[in-house]
Amino acid sequence: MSLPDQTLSNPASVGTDTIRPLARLLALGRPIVMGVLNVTPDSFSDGGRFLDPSRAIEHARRMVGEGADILDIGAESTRPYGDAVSVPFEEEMRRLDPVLPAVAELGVPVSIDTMKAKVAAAALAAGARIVNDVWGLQRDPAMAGVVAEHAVPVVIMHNRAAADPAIDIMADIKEFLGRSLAIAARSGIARKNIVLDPGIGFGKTPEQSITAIARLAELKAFGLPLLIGASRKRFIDKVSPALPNRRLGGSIAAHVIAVDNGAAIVRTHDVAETVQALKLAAAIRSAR
Ligand code: HH2
Repeated sequence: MSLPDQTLSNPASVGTDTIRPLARLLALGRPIVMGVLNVTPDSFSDGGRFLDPSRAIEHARRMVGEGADILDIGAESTRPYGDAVSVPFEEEMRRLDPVLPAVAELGVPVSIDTMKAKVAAAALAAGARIVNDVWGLQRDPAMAGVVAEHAVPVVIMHNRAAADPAIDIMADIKEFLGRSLAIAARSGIARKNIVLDPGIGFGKTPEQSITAIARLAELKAFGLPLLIGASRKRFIDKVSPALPNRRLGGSIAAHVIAVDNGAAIVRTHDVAETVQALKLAAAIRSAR
């Protein structure tokens, strides 16, 4: 894990097996649940809770038991509200090193939530099988190459440096994702390995986050699976004031509606409750 460049130059680490986890999950014909594992001191809703490696691994195991299909591990807060501390590569790796290999053994694919190509490469070498880039391949110029070389699935998320209430957010999301897809194509990333995400709460006003969920179906035009991460986010507080750890009801409402609007994957801190809500929604839908 400490030698990411070795992986990049080692074609033996690139197997077709790495491509399968996403396709297999999507073929299940039900919404896929991605459980969040933040090994950070400052994540907006659970910062500091899982910095201790044994607690992080225990939490990961619990999420798998509760029905998580994917575990998304992040070692740098992506908090979109302008106050997240930027973390150097070495520190991100210091947080991931004692946790990722063990989490990768839990029987579900692990995605690495990072904006840094070097961290993505090192995490793939340590057992991660999916890359989750909250800047949609547009921040680190080496990111698309790492994803292409390892032939792994990638989540391409919309983001903006700052929210602008004056813009048409759906047009902005489509333009951004279009640019990301062009980068992906140029870099040799297979389309079947791409998941798109409108980036709830990232560079958006609360109203724009709600619009992105309400109009999610428009993104189906890209013909790619869609992911929504609404869990505990601030837009919920704007509608129904509550601290991050008291936003479960809002998170579930947002995720159920997102699935109705075409989301294939939901990213959540609260796996058991989300799995239950999605199962109920499916049972009710099928009884219509
Ligand atoms: N949201 C967060 C982080 N990563 N990745 C994707 N694809 N989509 C999201 O909506 C998304 C994401 C923010 O949530 P969290 O990880 O809990 O917070 P922090 O970034 O502060 O660690």
